Amino acid sequence: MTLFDSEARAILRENDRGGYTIPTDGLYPYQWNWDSAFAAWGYSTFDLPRAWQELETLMAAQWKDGMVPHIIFHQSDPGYFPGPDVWATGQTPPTSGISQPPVAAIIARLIWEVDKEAGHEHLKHLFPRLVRWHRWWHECRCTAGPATITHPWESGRDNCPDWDSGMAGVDGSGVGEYERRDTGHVDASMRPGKEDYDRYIAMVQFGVKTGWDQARIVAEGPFLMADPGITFILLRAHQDLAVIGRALGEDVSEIEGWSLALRNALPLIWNPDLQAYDAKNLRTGEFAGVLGSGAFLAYLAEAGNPELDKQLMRVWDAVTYGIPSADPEAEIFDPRRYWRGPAWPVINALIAIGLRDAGRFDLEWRLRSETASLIKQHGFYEYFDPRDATPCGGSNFTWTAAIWLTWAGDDREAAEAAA
Ligand code: 9WN
Repeated sequence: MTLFDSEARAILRENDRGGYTIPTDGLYPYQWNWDSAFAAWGYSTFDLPRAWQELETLMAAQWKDGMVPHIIFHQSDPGYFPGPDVWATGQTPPTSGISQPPVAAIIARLIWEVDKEAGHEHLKHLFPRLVRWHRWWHECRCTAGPATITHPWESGRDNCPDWDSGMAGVDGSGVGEYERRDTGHVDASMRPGKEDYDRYIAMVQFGVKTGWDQARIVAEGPFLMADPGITFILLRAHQDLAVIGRALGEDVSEIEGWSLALRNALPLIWNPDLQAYDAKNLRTGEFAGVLGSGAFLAYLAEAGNPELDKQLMRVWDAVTYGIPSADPEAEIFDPRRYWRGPAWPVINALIAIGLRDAGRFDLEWRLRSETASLIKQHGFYEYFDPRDATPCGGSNFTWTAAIWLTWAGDDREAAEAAA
């Protein structure tokens, strides 16, 4: 075990709040949906029972309609805005009113593969809950074909240029006074602007007004965009859930149906002008017209193609470290601002799973060594400037530690040399 491995483990332990793990102390003091799934993957390298517990705590917050919320506010913390009182969802424990990328089934499968016998009972417990969540995605968010989001925060890639066109249609002028907390923890130049926050809060206030009626939010809400990132994650997650179901002896035909419907919808998010998958504003019918890292999650769902390969190599070769979250050759590129340019180790890890599964080991190795280099130079930060490795956002970050333990820290060369 290397020093980095022990440090990564220590970060998970320090961010453990008893059954759930916060992303980082201060900036994000609650349980976040996809962060928690990545934490579980990290624990699976040294504490399997704790890995399963993390997924179980997450799924225990599932709503009656099947949605698994993006934040679970186990205990109140004034250091984060917007907190449970702003979301006002009436859930116990309090939660937000939107979801987040459904990586849990992908990660449940990975953890189960570490020890299938030990994982069997846990999977039996989780499977029906994951099926209900995936059904929620199919019925509440995939009505137009691809997966859609009702708030940029639902995408997990919150401040991406992908959402600019949808954000432009949101009126944030009447949200009233509020005090942001994020800029008290992190340099404001690395976070979204005030106008963005006004709009984020306006969308939350709309949800509250409908009593979090998801059908009304989709039909009448201020923001609705097709998200390539979630589409590919959900597609891969459907496939992995079907694998889990078959192993449990369950009938998986419904899951296979969702998977097929989603794959058939992929042409709807292919933008021929961009020569890439693209987000689409479903309120106007227009493509976002910008290349973001969500497009490259196609590799995770075996949906890559030669045109996308060209785009991948163009944006990747334009920087030094990992895959940038926005196109470095586009005007909107902002290399240190949250999701508008930085490289995110966690997104690199998801893309790498797809590259590895497709046997593209040279690309997977490059992505892994560049990601490892970011962490080795500066530690377990939330994101990094892809040109010069400047660390950005929160430090001692759970999902960065988790992907170090599960992927980035794998020293393939040493293993090959020792063999
Ligand atoms: C809002 C916790 C979360 C991640 C998201 C990331 C950021 C929250 C915020 O932090 O979002 O959900 O307040 O900025 O964008 O992907 O899950 O790490």
